[in-house]
Amino acid sequence: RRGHFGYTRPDDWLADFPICSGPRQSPINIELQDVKMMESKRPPLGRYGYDTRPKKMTITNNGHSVQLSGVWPARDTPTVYGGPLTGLYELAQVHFHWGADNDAGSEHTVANHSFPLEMHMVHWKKAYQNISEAIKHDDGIAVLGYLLSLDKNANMGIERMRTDFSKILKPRQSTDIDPFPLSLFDLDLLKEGYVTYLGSLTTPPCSESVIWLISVRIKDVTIDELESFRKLQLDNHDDHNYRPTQPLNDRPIYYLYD
Ligand code: SG4
Ligand code: ZN
Repeated sequence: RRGHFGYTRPDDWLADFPICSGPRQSPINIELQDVKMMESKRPPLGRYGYDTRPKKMTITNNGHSVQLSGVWPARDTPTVYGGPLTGLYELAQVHFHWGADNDAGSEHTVANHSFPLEMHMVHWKKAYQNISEAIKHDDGIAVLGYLLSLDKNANMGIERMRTDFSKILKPRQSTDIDPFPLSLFDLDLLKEGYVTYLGSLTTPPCSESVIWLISVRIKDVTIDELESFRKLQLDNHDDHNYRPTQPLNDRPIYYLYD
């Protein structure tokens, strides 16, 4: 099946998608000693629409992840700009990567440490008209990434989503949910600082079009929340959906804060 891929042997992706072995692949391991301060003065990272409740919100099990999307009132679609970004990047969807147990799950690692969950907020550059066009450009996509570590504080956004996970246990199931503003995920990228580097989509077609911004503040996820993700069935009965880290190949990793 075209577009089909699994997480058991990610090296097999290369046969159908040769860019998956390209020079700027994601995810990567972040070694703190390698992280440089970005020298040039840049406008601070900003965003709007994150506090606005969408008119409609949908969760989908696409067989590779669970994806959250929404329809916002005109001019309030969540958008990020500034920092390492030039122009406006509009939200397409939010999705997650997890593992079979608490020792693995995140795609990015920090000093070779894995976290049990990683949240990705995928944005596309509005100058390119739509996401499929944006993916063809080396600055077409901006993904905000959050690493979550097992703790006792529930994440309100995840709580709202998982209320309806029972309706999307199987691949290609989808349901509308009670809409909530994305600020319920408790996103603090702006104040606490973030790490940024140039990479790719972490799934086929592995397009080298992504500016990654990864929060340095680790968030909490509860064991009940993790178990809810693990109950979702993925294609090929995969029990995880993280890609292993890829070679850095001399790419700079920068730390930025406002
Ligand atoms: C997940 O499989 C999402 O469900 C995909 O979303 C997403 O692809 C893919 O991850 C790669 O995104 O931030 N991890 S990532 O690099 O956003 C895209 C859809 O299939 C293009 C819509
Ligand atoms: Zn992702």
